[in-house]
Amino acid sequence: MTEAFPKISQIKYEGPDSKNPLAFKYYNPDEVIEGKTMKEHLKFSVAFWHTMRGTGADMFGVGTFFRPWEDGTNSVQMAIKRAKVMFEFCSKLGAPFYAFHDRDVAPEGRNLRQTNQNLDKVVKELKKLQTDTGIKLLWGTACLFSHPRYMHGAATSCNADAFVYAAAQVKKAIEVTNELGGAGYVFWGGREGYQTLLNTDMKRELDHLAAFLHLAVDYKKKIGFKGQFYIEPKPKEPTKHQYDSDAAACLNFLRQYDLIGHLKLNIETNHATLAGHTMQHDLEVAGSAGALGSIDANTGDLFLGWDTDQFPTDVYLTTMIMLTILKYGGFTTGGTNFDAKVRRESFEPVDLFHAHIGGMDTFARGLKIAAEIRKDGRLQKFVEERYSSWDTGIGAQIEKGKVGFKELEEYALKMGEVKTNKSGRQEYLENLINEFIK
Ligand code: XLS
Ligand code: NI
Ligand code: NI
Repeated sequence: MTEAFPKISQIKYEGPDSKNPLAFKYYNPDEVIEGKTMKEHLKFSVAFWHTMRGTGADMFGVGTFFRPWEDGTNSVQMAIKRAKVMFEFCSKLGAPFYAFHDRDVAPEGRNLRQTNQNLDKVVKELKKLQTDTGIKLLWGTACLFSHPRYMHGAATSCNADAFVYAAAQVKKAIEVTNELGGAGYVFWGGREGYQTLLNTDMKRELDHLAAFLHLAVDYKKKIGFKGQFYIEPKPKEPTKHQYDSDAAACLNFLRQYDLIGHLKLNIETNHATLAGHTMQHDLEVAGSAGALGSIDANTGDLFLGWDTDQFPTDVYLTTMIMLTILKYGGFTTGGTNFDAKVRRESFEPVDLFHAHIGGMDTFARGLKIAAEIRKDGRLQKFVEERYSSWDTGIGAQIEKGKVGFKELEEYALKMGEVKTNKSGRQEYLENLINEFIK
């Protein structure tokens, strides 16, 4: 096969002074930061759905993207060719991972059996491509939202047959993810939510969603899949209200249904902001619960109310993200998956490179700056100092659970008024961060 990107060679690190648009200015894969290489820290992944299947179509018009390798069919043959293009892209970019939905990589057939056969044919090719290039699967997932059979949702559908079909589909998707040595498997609640409560039995739908996930957990054990399961929160779109609305809602659901410990979270920036949170808020919620798994790296447009899935270019944002990720010990099974797409007007293949290079450089800068802030130590010291009243005396006794209301009342009566509070120094801290953003 001739190359899909013949004019583009391996993207290299050239340093911050380089003016070459097809080079990294900050992402230097072998550079060591806090004892690990950038490559190991960031674990970049390319999303098959956006990068290979995005067409640039929107609600007002058909696709605009020029993809010379596409033959206009949705055949298995085309799927195999496309897989090769994907691996050429990831290799030239130097992305060590990729992620996919079952239906991104292989077309549906006339029935489930044929669909599975199609998938098997493409997975065979993907396995070969992984071996040839060393590129690995960060996570796999199932598309349970595009086909009309899932109009009411999949695990939360009012139609039991849709639940059954989805279960069979997820069973197969977990199997192929396992076959490809995937480090994880994502459950994003495609249409698991509702448009109106007038026709919705919420309790029953949530029970079904939990039952579905328990079946998946059981099956994972049964086949010995060692990858990590994740839930990906999102508050709305396509439904008015998605059940997995944000990190806190997901954790509550997992706890309520005895699933905690079986699933971690895959946090996406644009989903957090749609939920009215910052990305670092949702990361912190996940991290403090020991459930920070992986991230879908993108950014939204805060003027628009939908999932615009843009490539991250804001160094302040990536600094905050990396501060939180480093704080919780970095990725283990997870990584930085670019769940992001080029704009409809950026229709040339080279735009895919510009987009990913920009995202990778922005994260590399965020990582470097976050590491410097941590090394400097003033920020961390400030926070520790702010809570120092809990380290000794009555604070420490409360934390250890040694005192009750009665003892606290006695203490308060003796103590008199609360000692003068110290300033939160938000503005000082904001200035401190800006010292490092160069
Ligand atoms: C959609 C989600 C989706 C998941 C994978 O908004 O981000 O792309 O990441 O199903
Ligand atoms: Ni996502
Ligand atoms: Ni999204």
